[in-house]
Amino acid sequence: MAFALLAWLAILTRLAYAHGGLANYTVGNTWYRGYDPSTPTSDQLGQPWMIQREWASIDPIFSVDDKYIACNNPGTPPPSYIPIRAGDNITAVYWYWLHALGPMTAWLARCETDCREVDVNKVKWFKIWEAGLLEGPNLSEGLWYQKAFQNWDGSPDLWPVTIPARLKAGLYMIRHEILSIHVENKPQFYPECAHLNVTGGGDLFPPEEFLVTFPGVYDKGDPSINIDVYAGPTANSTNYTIPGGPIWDGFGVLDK
Ligand SMILES: [Cu+2]
Repeated sequence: MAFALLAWLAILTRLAYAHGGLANYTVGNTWYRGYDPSTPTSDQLGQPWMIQREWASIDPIFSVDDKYIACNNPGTPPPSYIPIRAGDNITAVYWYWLHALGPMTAWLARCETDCREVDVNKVKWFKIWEAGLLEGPNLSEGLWYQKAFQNWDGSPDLWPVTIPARLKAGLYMIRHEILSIHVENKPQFYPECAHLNVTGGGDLFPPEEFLVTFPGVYDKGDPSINIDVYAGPTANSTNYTIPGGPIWDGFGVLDK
């Protein structure tokens, strides 16, 4: 009994300090190993298989103005790309995820020639996926996708995102972001980025109004970012606008 309790406390303590990050990716049955901030950089970024951008740590980024908000580090780019067809899913793999409140988003940015040459803080990103509150009763007690995403059985947390089917082929970066809002007026951003080589017969690219920068797109005064989900003006409602503007899904653009 005492041993079990101690073991559980040890797990809770580890998780409480651990935060988290995006560890691997899958496309179909193929696994792509990501960067591990707890392993020496020299063993990873020179490796021909590396597809994820170096990231700094599993700790959150607190400021919308932090340059790390793009990719959790403007650091060293990887040499390789994950191949994927437009219209297919890429799944982000987390070994576990602890937090439960706040939205999750996925973004792409086009690299004109080589993603290694791109400044992640200057390139134009567009949102392709988002999920927020799935059901009530309110923002603090409701079920968010971020909570539904958690597995506590030892298997990884999996987050599938579809590349827009009509997206123009080329080299892109993909950016996954978890925004956790469980601490009052202290948002936590957890972004990571990887390189994609998108193939397929698509001919579309989002218009200017979908293109944003990190930092830039978020406003620290945004009531969805600087938020108290326990006592704020929307605490007892299910109203929540996922920050960062609309999703571009590659459909309907030609009709505008
Ligand atoms: Cu955390």
